[in-house]
Amino acid sequence: MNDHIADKVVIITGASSGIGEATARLLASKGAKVVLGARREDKLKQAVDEIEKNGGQAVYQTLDVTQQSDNDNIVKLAKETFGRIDVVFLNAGLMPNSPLSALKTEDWHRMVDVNIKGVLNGVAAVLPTFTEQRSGHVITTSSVAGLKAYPGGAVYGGTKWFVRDFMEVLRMESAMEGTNIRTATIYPAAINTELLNTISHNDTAQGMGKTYEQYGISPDRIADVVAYAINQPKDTTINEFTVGPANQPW
Ligand code: NJP
Repeated sequence: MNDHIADKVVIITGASSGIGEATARLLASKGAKVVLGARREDKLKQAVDEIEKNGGQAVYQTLDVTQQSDNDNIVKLAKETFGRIDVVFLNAGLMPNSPLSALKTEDWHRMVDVNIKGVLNGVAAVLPTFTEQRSGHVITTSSVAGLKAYPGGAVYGGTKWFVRDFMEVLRMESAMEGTNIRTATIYPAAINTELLNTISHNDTAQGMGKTYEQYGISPDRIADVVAYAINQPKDTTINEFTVGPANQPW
């Protein structure tokens, strides 16, 4: 039963690969109207073409989540194309892990800009619409790194820890204000996507590559969870999901 997914208008950031792309395809196959955003236009166009070929409804817009105006524009596109917005899946992110002693300060700041400020910009863009509608669903991709610290992941984990805190307060405040904005935060473990390509520290890239070879699972598993969260009746929020391989020892 997908009663609560069909016809919903869903904005997805980071939709050009990995988790975001898999989620766009799955939701479109269940009748949602999806709005894809990321920086790589060729990949977005390809995903939208395939969704349409399979009978789904989708549009895309190039988007850099660090730019507030890009976030505002994708909200505008969703409303102009489909008339409303029901869900925003703030999923864009990067994970250039490294030991702090390597002083990869550019990577640190890029993670703050994309993983933290990108979420802030996305919420700022959509909140007035959700408040006015008195309904909406904000879904974010945090990480198991937002729940457990590990060497090499100080800044990445910090950005994902932020997402957890932010989403919990968003949920509480919208309940207090009676705006019916639901939230769901996903905490993936090792998912086989393009994420490891963002690591610029060679030893870290090699080590994480081995971990993912052993434990990585498909981004389709995260898409399933996003669909599950959206497919709840209006009065129900399912807040936090940890999703990983069955054989993970951590
Ligand atoms: O990785 P990948 P995932 N503006 O690299 C986009 C979290 N996570 O699917 O802009 C807009 O295939 C980028 O698009 P492009 C992770 O932290 C993952 O795994 O065209 N978009 C691409 O579509 C992240 O938050 C794992 O380069 C920007 C997407 O982000 C989320 O899952 C584990 C952007 C990244 O897709 C999706 O990542 C975990 C920008 N400035 C959490 N910068 C895992 N894979 O194991 C990047 O715990 N993007």
